[in-house]
Amino acid sequence: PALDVPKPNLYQTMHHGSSSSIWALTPDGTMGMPDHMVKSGKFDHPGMVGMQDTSMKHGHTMHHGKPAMPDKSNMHPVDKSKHGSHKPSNTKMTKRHETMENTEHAAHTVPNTQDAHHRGKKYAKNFRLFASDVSSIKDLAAEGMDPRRPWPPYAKLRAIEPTVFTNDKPVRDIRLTLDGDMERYVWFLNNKPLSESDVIRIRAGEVVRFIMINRTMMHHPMHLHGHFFKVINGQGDYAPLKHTVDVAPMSTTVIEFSADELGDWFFHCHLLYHMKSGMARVLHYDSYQPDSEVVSIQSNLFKESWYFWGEADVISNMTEGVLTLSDTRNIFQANWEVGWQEVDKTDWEGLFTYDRYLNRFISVFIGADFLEEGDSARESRGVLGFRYLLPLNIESYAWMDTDGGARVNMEKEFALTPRFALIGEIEYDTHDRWEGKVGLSYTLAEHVSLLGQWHSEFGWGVGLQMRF
Ligand SMILES: [Cu+2]
Repeated sequence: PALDVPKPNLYQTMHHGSSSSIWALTPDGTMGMPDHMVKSGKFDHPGMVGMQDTSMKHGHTMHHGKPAMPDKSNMHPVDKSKHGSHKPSNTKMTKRHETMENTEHAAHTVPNTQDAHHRGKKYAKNFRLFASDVSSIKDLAAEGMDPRRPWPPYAKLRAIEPTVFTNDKPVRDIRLTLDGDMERYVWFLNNKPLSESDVIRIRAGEVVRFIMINRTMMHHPMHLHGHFFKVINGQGDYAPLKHTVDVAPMSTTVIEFSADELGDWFFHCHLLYHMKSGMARVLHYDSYQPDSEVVSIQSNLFKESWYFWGEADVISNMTEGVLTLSDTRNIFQANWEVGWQEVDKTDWEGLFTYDRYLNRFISVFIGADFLEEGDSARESRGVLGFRYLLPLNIESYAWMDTDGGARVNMEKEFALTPRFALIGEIEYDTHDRWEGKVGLSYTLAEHVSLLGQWHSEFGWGVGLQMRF
């Protein structure tokens, strides 16, 4: 029989899970890891956020209410005596000597004054607390977000021979936050896609240290071309060499490599959809000059891709839908709504908008609205507005139009079961007053759902919802 593995509890570590943050009108898009705290070095130690600094216990102000994992004792699923020296007081973070900026352009070198044998130890000292060897406890061996589950077993990896760098190399620290918007599926490093970024500049002869801080709820296996890097995992001189390392959600992973492979090298998340949408950078050696042939095509790498998709409801009393053409920050949409039931003649509306995406919560748009409703003649208006993701993931938009009117719209899809969803939409327009709908959808397949709904103008209807 299958092992009874505890299910991951994603909400346990989500700051959005607290009741106050669910209702916050200015939500925290950084999962409790705002830029100023990242810049202060608060999240530079390997391991899970909130487990690294016990100073929050002593009344220091935090921007999130709770530590990420409320019950620290749960973090010792294996024999406690084995790691007995790691009392919580030992996990208090030491202040870093270097100051770092939250951007690769400001990266700088610091003299390598540490003894090679101790290099990386200040990063590694807390690691074992999160990285206990659990191979002997089978039902805990799968990793996940539940505190009963241990950290991925990187701490078990140990090089056969020492992997220390020679002592005389300067060290360049580069801090990279792993960011993204799971709703729109756009992914960033330091909150920017590849297309908006410059290369990461390094110099031959340095040791380069990447401090990767994952501020998303997804894993990101980060991959560096052309080099093997050390994963700072608590194995000291025997840190393992890898070319790809998983950075778990809400956690920090530190790697170091010797910069001795002159060239331009790609560094990216190895989930290729993430890479394609922007979670990538080019690592450039200062003294390297690529061939003119390469230079001539280099800009292609930084070009944005456009994506097209849409959704269409075709039901017995009406049809509505949207076609979207989008890259990371630009969104073109065409919406339609046509209804023929409970009205004298067919009502229709067509809306065309261009949105500029600012962040996962807000975008601004301009557009044109065309409609013919009831007895009135065909009308056309320009619109200017914004979309905002409200608490409880309610999508909303508001606009002002060129006829001096305004509209507010809110829409919510609420998953009751993996296949059943309750949908609702309500709208107030100063020209046409209230309009709304409520319905149930049942997912038949990836691209098709059954849909039954009531619409305030067109009454009841059943049909299909298609996604493409
Ligand atoms: Cu990724």
